[in-house]
Amino acid sequence: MPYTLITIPFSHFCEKARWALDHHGLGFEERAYLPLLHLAGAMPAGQRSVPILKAGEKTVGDSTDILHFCDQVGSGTRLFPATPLDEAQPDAIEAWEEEFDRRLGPAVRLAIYAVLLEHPGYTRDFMVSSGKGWQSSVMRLSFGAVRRAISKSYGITPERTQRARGRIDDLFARVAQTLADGRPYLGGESFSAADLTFASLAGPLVAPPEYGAPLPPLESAPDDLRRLIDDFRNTAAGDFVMRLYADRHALT
Ligand SMILES: N[C@@H](CCC(=O)N[C@@H](CS)C(=O)NCC(=O)O)C(=O)O
Repeated sequence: MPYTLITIPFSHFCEKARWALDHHGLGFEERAYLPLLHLAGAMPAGQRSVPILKAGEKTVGDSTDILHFCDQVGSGTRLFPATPLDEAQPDAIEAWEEEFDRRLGPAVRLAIYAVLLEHPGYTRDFMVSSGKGWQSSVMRLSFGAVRRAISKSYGITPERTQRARGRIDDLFARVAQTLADGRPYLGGESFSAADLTFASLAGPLVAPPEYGAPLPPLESAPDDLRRLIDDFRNTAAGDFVMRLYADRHALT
């Protein structure tokens, strides 16, 4: 395989990179790490966060840069169209993508972890089952420390969680309002980086069955996690995420 993608498998920013590679028909090997253990994969590439794409000598270390890279070398339709989809708003795709990255991604991560970390047994089992070999054993033994580190590094507090929920509600409402004129995609008639980024970064909150890595299992989920996901599934923007995922393979 010419490409290697270093990931935390369930991470939504990694999902975004995975989807872009699939969209462009670029075969890749995924090297997946559990949270914190991902530093073993990221630091040799001079980074602390994932996704990281290795393409021969080249390292691309940010999901947006990975989308642009895939647009340059891949065979799918461009995620950032060369000519604007909408003459009236030439930068609309870039603006949506940037806003989802900056505001939606971190807010979704905080909202999900805030619930997961309240259920250490369930979350430990999920993380252990998401890791391979030595990583599962290390996670089983050190989950308590990982849980504290996640809480501290993402600054999970009740106030910040509430603010994150407000921000997600606001973005979901704006997406729904944009689609209310009947357009199939955020930019109009064609699938773009805006749709891919929204669907990936909202993915863990809507939990589509086609998500590219196992998410916390809903069958055994604690009530508050189930409720959180039901709340977002029951929105117009949640429906949109489900539709994009159902069409994911047709769109690639
Ligand atoms: N802006 C980056 C954000 C990536 C990001 O936040 N990755 C998270 C996983 S969702 C991560 O690696 N967190 C671990 C850390 O920062 O130490 C991108 O778009 O790639």
